[in-house]
Amino acid sequence: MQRDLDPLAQSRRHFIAGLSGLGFTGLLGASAWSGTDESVVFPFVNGERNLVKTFPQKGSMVLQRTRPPLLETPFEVFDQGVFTPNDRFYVRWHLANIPTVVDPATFRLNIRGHVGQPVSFTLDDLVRKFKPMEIAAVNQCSGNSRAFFTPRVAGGQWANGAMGNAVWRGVSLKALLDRAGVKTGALQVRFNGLDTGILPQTPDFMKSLDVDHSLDGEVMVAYAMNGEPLPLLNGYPLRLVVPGWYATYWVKMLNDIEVLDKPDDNFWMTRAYLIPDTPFADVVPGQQGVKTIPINRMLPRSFFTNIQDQAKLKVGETTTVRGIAFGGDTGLAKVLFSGDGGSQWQEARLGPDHGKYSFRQWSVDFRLASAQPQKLLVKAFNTAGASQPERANWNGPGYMRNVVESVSVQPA
Ligand SMILES: Nc1nc2c(c(=O)[nH]1)N[C@H]1C(S)=C(S)[C@@H](COP(=O)(O)O)O[C@H]1N2
Ligand SMILES: [Mo]
Repeated sequence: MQRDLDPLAQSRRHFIAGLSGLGFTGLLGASAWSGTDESVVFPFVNGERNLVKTFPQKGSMVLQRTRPPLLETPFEVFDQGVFTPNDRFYVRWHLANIPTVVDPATFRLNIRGHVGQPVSFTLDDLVRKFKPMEIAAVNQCSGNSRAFFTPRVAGGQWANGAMGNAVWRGVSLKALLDRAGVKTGALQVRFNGLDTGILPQTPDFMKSLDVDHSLDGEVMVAYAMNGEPLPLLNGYPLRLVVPGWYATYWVKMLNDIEVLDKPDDNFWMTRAYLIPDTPFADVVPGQQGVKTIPINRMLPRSFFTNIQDQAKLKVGETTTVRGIAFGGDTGLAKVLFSGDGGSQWQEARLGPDHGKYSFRQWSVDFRLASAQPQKLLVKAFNTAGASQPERANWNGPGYMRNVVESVSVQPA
C-alpha cells in the first residue's frame, strides 16, 4: 500500500498533539514524567521496574531511567505482531539535553567536510526531491539483555526489550552524499544529532561509518517509521538507519553529516562501544589483553513471545508456541525448536518474510507428553550460517548477548 506521506503536515500535527496531549511543555525533566501505573518484575536480581505512560508519544513502557530517558518495550508487545508500534518502541539517549521541539520548517540537514560542495537540505527537499526508499529493519541496542549477564555488568540494566522492528522510510544516504560529492581520500562519514550534554566537557554523541558502507545504498536517512513521522524520542525529524548494525549507529535527530579524510577519533568511536574481537564478542570474566574493535554487525536471535518461564501446560494437550527471530546482519535462514532440553530439534514454521533485516514470526505445535517439567529452547540461524551459542556469551560492557533462549514448562 502506497501512502501519501507529507511529513511536514503530519509532523506538525503529530508532534503538537503529542506535546499538548501530555502536557509536555518543559524540559525532559523528571517532574513531567512521574506517573506510575504498575510494575513488571524481570527474572534477575533487582528486576522490578515501573511501567509508565507519561512520556510524550509513548504508551505503556518499562521505565529504566528518566533523564536522559531509557524506556524498554514491554515484551508482550512482540507477541502482537512483527512490527513494533511507534508508541511502544524503546527509547535510549545518552545525553540529557534533548530538544523538546524541532521546527520542521527551519530544520536543516547539513553535509560537509571532505566533499566537493557542502549541501543543506530542508525536510521538504528530502521528501520531494529524492526517491523514497523503505526497509523493514530491527533496531537493537548493543546492550539489549544486559541485565541477564552473569556476572552482572555495569550499564543500562535492560531485559530483552531494548529492540524493535519498523518499516523505515526515507532517502538513501548515498543519494545525499552524491549531491555533495564525496572526494577521493574520504575514509569515514560522521553523524551528529541535535542532542548535547549538560556539561560542556561531555563528548557530543557522534558515530561514524566507513565511506563504502555509507555508500552501499541501504544505509538511509529516515523521516518516517511505520508510516508516521518519527516520534520525538526516536529521533524526530530524521534518523540514520543502518540495517543489520547495532542501534548505536542509528543517530537520532540527525542534522549534521561530516565526511572525514581520516579515521574518526571521537570518544563514541574510540572509547565507547568497543567489543572484544572474538566470536560472539565473548571473553572470560577478568580476561585481559583482548584486542577490541568498534561494535558493528548484529548477531542472530530468537525469542519466545507467548510463553513465559514456568508456564503451566496440560499434559497431552497441544499448544502453539510462537515467537520472533531475526538474522542480524543478513536474512533468517531457519529457526530450530527443542521441546526436550536440546536432545532433539525441529524446524519451526516461519511467518511472512518482510525482508532480511526484519523480525519474522516462528511457531511450532508442542505437546507436553508426560507429567514431567520440560525445557523449551529456540535457536535462529542466518543465511550466512551464523547461529546462537548455547552457553551465554559475556563481555565487560554487556554487549551482543545472543544466547539460545529457553523457558521451562511445568505440567498443569
Ligand atoms: N542523537 C542520538 N542518537 C542516538 C543515541 C543518542 O544518544 N543520541 N543513542 C543511540 C543508541 S546507543 C541507541 S540504542 C539508539 C536507540 O534508538 P531508539 O531510542 O529510537 O530506540 O539510538 C542511537 N542514536
Ligand atoms: Mo544503545
